[in-house]
Amino acid sequence: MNLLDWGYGPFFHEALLGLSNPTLEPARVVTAAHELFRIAGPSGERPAELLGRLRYASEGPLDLPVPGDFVAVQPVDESLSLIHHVLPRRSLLSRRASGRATAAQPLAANVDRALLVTSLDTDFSIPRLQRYAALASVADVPFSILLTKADACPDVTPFLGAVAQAFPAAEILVVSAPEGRGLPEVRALVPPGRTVVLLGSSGVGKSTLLNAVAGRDLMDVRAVREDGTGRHATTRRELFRLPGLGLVLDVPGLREVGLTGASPELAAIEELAAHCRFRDCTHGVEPGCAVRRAVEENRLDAALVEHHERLKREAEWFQTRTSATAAVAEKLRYRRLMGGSRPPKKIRFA
Ligand SMILES: Nc1nc2c(ncn2[C@@H]2O[C@H](COP(=O)(O)OP(=O)(O)O)[C@@H](O)[C@H]2O)c(=O)[nH]1
Ligand SMILES: [Mg+2]
Ligand SMILES: [Zn+2]
Repeated sequence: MNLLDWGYGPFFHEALLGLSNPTLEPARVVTAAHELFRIAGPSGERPAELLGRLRYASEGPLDLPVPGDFVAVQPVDESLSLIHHVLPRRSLLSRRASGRATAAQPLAANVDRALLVTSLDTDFSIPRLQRYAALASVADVPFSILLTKADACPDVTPFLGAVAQAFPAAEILVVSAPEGRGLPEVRALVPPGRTVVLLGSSGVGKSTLLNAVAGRDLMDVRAVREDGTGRHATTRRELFRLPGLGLVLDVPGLREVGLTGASPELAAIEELAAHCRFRDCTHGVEPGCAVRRAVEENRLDAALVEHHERLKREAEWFQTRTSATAAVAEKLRYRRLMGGSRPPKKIRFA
């Protein structure tokens, strides 16, 4: 396998040579889930683990490999490589942490362009696009906007107008997977050797678009690994190589941007939840729940999961209560009830 097809180049090669260790070879991280990584390198794809736990504990979470990272690895055998170093990144996208005291959570590395995706149906959301645009801008990554499911939208014009007004300088593509609309334009954004990341909530059609652009079902390539100890969760592929084109990172779990990152433990649950069979899994009785499986295998504290679910419910409730519309509605309701008078400064109880 040619690593150039995976986006490798002089920038990373120089960093590798700088390590002065001829036993190390470069590879790219295609999946990262806790301590299990999957890498693509000169000797093919294989699982990889970090050289040592102490090392990563002392270096801090920002130095943990994320999908898209180039790493210097030592191949052990067919089934394992050891990650010695994370090579310097050309870019790093991080999820904004919601708590002020917590660090940003890295999502994807070495991305050349972000494709911000929203669909032309009830999931259409300009605020969400703005959140993704902020995420890309902070990382100095240029972005384009993809409006998906054009075939399901009777009139694209008002949507296009609203997006163009919110992002006057951005390139905006209207696409439809079943009709093939916009696919050549999307392909042009992913030339060989380049890496794009898809940022969009679950259900907007990212996977479908990816398959349509590739002209075949890439999602079948999903990596499922088990090792003898049963310690590893099922991992989901995140970096895809488009035949004849470049690379696409499909980052799972972006639905909760802004809510995650309350703590590393809670963020870990979010990551695990991305592997649940159902995307609105409450980690209760649903089949194929990756979170519950982690609890059963003693990799995750049950109380922490309960705490996380409670936080999530609270955040959802809080969001509804504090949205501008809700506030106005609340005020109007009060006025109506009180016959037009203003709310009292103090409420006295009899
Ligand atoms: N009508 C229409 N439906 C689409 C299109 N793209 C995706 N979908 C549907 O939207 C749903 C979610 O698609 P998926 O690719 O899994 O979204 P993802 O979660 O963003 O990866 C599926 O039922 C798709 O069949 C499209 O271009 N047109
Ligand atoms: Mg998907
Ligand atoms: Zn679950």
